[in-house]
Amino acid sequence: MNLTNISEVHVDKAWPSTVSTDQLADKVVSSGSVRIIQYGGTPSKYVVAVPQSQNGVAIDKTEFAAGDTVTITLSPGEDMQVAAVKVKKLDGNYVDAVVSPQDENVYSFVMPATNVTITATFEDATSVSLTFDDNKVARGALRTGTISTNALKGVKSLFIRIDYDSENFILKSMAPSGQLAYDVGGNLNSGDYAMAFESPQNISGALMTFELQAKNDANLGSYTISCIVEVNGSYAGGVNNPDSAYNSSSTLTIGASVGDLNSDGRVDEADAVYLLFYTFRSNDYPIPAGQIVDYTKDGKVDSDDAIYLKNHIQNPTQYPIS
Ligand SMILES: [Ca+2]
Ligand SMILES: [Ca+2]
Repeated sequence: MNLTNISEVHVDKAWPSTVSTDQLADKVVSSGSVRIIQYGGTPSKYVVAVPQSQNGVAIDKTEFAAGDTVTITLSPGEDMQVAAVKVKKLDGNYVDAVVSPQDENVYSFVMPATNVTITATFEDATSVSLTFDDNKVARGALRTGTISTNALKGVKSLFIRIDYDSENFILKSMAPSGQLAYDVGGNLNSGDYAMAFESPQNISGALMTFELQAKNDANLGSYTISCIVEVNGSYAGGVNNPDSAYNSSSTLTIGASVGDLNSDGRVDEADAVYLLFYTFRSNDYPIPAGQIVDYTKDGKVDSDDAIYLKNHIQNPTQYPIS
């Protein structure tokens, strides 16, 4: 047997003072970069080994008696989290390591009557994002927002709240992503949506889409739209206590798109048609606040202004509007 790759050797106190290489080879009972060697009798203590190649794993000491609690402290690094912790016995089976309720980076297990090796893997930290199809919106126009996650694990239920300035925006719709099979429903007045699943889900990608409309009389400016996503809620003793919660936000700027008379977020020929309708039936075709439609600046609004707007769309330099 080749012993040259042994990086650590742990010996029981029952060892004789001299051991030949052949005797050592017989006693190698684990494999990998860390070899654990046992010699004779039943050891009073057992070894917890962390391979040298393993970063971010620390244990309080290296030798434990069977039945001791072993504490593992993990250091995932910035924007990373623990993916899995494995405690492997010499026979190849695993011991369950349990995460601390207080600290997601602390695990513990009960030392078995055998040596063990610990390995941990890390992954990108779970996050939630809120994005819009466009961060600018004209008065009266809609924007579609999407709430997404890179990885939510073991989701039995979700609560999503969208926070927005209700003086200036109207929440028009909320819809769970098509990948979420079972939903309970939402409340457009509060911006709340809750869903539950018959079995725990691992979710990545879109959680929900929603539509936010800038009011026709909205104050121009930039607004922060935020969301909170709570996972696996529970209520006890007057306190809500989800397993985890994530926040995100995005900015939406309300601007008057000059010439966007039908408030669809675009300035095109439909607005020129809208203006022509307005000259016949102004009550049925209201002009959004902030829009100036006397483009010809002759003191009246008529078909000349609709034609001017049509010309502007085709040649904005020659037919400026403001
Ligand atoms: Ca328009
Ligand atoms: Ca005019």
